Amino acid sequence: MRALLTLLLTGLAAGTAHAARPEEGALGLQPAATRIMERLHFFHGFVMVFLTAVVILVLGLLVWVMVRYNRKSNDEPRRFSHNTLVEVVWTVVPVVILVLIAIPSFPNLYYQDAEPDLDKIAQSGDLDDPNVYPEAAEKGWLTVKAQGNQWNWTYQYPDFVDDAGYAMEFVSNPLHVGLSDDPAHTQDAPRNLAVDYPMVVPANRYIRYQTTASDVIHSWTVPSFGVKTDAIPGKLNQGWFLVEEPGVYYGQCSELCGVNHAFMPIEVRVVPEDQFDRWAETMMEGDYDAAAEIVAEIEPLDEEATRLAAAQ
Ligand SMILES: [Cu+2]
Repeated sequence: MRALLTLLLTGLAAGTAHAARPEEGALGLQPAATRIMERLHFFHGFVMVFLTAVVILVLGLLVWVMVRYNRKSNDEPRRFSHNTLVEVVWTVVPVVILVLIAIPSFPNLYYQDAEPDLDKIAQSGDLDDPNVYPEAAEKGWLTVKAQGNQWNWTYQYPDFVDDAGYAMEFVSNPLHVGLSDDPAHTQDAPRNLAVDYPMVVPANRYIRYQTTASDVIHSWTVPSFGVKTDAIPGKLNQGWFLVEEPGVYYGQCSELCGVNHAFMPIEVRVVPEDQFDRWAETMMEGDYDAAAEIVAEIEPLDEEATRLAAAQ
C-alpha cells in the first residue's frame, strides 16, 4: 500500500524535460515547466492518496456486505434503520477529507490567479522560496495577448509598438489541418501541435498573458505550464506564468469552438532573453520568416544562474 502511494506521488511528479508535448503511451501529467504546474503535480498526487483510500474502503465495504450479508449466509436480517455512531462517522470523515484537500487547494488557486507584486518580490523576495523569482521580478512584466479565432491564434505584444503606434501582432496558424496536403509530421513539427509562427517569450521572465476571442469561446491552454484560460469574445482574461528552462512547449485550444477545434494548436518557444530580443526586433521589421528562423533552434541559457542551474 505504502509502495503504491509512493509510486503515485513520485511517478506523477517526476520528469524535468525541457520541452513538453504529449508522448505516445505516456501516463500521468506532462512534466512541469512552471512553478504553477509543479504545485499542481504535488496537488494531484496528494488528492490521489485520498482517492485511493476511499476507493479501497468503499470496495472493501461492498465486498464485505455482498459476502457476509447475502441471503444465503444471513437468512434472518435484523430490522434496525438507524445507527447514530455510523451516521456521525460517515458525515464527519468526508468533511475532514474535504477540509484537508482544501488546505493546499486554495493557495494553489490564489497563486495562479492573483498577479504577483513584482516590486515587492524584487525588493524582499527570498531567493530560496520556490514560489517567487526575485531576479526575474526586477525585469518586470512582459505582456502577451492571445486572441482565439476560428481557427488560429493571434498574438499581440503591447510592449512592442511601432512608430505608428501599433503593437506587434501576428497570426499563428496550424501546420496540420487534417488534409492530405498537410506537411509531414516530424519531431520538429509534431502532428496537430506545430504552427508556422509560434508565440515566443523569454525564459526567466514574468509573463502576463491575456486571452480574448474574435468569434466564439476558445481556451488558451499549455498543459506543462499548468495554464488554461478561456478566451471569450468581448472579455479580457488574464493570468501569468514564468518558465525557467528554454524549450518548446505545446498546447491546444481547450474549448470546443467549431469544426476545426482540433486544429488550432499552441506552440510557445521559450528562449534566452537576447534571442528573444533578436526575434522581436526582426518581427518588428515585418520579416516573420526570418524571425521564425531565429527561434528555430533554442539556444541554451548562459550562466545567468537559474534556480535549477544553481541547484546542480
Ligand atoms: Cu478554439
